[in-house]
Amino acid sequence: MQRREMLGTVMGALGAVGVMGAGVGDARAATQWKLATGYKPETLHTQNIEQFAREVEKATAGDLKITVHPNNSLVKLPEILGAVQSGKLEAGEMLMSAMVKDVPLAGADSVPFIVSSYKDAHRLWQYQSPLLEKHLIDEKGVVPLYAVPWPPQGLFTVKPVRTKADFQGLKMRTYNATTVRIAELLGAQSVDVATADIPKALASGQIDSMITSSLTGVESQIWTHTKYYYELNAWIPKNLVFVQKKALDALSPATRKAVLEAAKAAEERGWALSEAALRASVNELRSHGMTIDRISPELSKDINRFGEKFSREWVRTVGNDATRLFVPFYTQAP
Ligand code: PCA
Repeated sequence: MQRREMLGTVMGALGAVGVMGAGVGDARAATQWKLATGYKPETLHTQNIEQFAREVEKATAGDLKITVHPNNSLVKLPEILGAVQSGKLEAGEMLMSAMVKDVPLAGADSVPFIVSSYKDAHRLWQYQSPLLEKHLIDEKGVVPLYAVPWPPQGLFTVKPVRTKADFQGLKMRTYNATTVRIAELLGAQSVDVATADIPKALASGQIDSMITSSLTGVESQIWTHTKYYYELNAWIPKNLVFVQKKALDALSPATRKAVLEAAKAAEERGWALSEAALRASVNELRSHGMTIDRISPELSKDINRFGEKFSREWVRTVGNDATRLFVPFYTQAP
């Protein structure tokens, strides 16, 4: 063994048995976490995670370094929860409603027409969060760290739509169970496309309509292909950042505290960023010549009806948890 390696081994061993004081913590190997997300590096959520990672590194004086792997590069979005559960990586971010197969309650924020403002979305999260945390910890060994919403969901189309009949033959991009079901009920063909692939899918004619946020519209430079945006305010979906419980428990109490504090700050920052992005992105769509409109009363009636149908189906699948969540949400409304 080389002298240097030997020295490293001895220092490591001393650190492990607590012989070395905190002041010489530099010698102890820093913990490294990998964090995978399905979204692009420049997306609001990914930028916020990067800041979270920097704050953790700073607050722990480098004791914990979190490396962010964006854009499905390490693990694809639908598989991130499973990968964190199995310990393939320590942490991840997923659209919460993309976890419904594992945790049905995670889809609560994508039930249509329950919330249409950030204030209500935040209130829903207050009730959803403890229930979701219990499921994730007990069933997956995964601890939620924080959640940040996308702006409210609206409808992009290449041509104006006034009635359900206008959706016949449209190819509607979908990203979760709600969007698939709405496409089905409208009579459009649903096409599953990852967020980062939207521009390609539009350019190739694979899709010609979708329900998403104004922000995702801007990030996809949607005006190149579609001209109409209808502000449905249909739901406010969130991304959840989470960590394997084993990895979190393995940290020193001080480092763990730093992670949880940075997570709390990231959640607050993220909600404010999202709300600011809503205003900025609708303006940007308009500045690129897009028509921003409300849907026709006729279509609105249909979409509301489909929303109600979806809600009933959702409540049936989720069972008691739906009651635990929505009874306080409605009865304790201010
Ligand atoms: N953007 C993401 C999820 C919701 C949103 O606004 C997407 O369209 O995939």
